[in-house]
Amino acid sequence: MRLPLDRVRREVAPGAVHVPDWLSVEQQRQLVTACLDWAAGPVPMRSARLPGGHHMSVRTVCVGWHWQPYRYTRTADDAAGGAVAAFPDWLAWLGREAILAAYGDPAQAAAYRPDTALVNFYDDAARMGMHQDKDERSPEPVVSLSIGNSCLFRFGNTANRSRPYTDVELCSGDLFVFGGASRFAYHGVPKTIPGTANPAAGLAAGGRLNLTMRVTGLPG
Ligand SMILES: O=C(O)CCC(=O)C(=O)O
Repeated sequence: MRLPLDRVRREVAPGAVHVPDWLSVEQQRQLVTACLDWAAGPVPMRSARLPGGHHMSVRTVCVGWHWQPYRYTRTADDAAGGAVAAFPDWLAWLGREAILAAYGDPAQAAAYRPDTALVNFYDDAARMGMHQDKDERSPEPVVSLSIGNSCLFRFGNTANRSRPYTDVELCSGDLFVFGGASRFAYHGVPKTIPGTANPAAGLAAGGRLNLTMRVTGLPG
């Protein structure tokens, strides 16, 4: 059960900060509209194929750079080959605000220059296994925004996929930032919690949407 006391800013691990209810409902609606727009093409939302041949259960569309395991490209070679949508200035601004909210350091926030966003859509059966975000060539933090159904977010250690880890419930509007000593920590989503979304947040079809901003460190 989620107690109101849990819904306060918390450093889950060094450099990993959960800020509940960070996005307003209006901001969530605007983000959902933007994500639907990106998902409409020219690069469609798709389930990325893992090297073993399986497809991820989440569906993803990218902005700025197209991600597929384990690389970034400017065109979506595994999804119709289209050019990836440009990374908008307003999203980079939101990323800087997120860094400020998480770490409280204006200089660090001002220097943050995300150039890719992965938008993941979870239906009620989707989940994400424990993994590291390590296809970027930059140690800059990852900014994660959640909209729609709540989920169980598992935030682990940098050595392996198992314990120690901390389970955090991410709800619609929550911010989670991981950088510094936690930038390459394993993390995953064992389950979402159907029926927990706020309909006013704009995800009319249900499910959960997660947007992560990252700095690829790639040229151009
Ligand atoms: O959905 C989430 O909260 C996590 C997403 C994630 O781990 C990723 O995109 O690498």
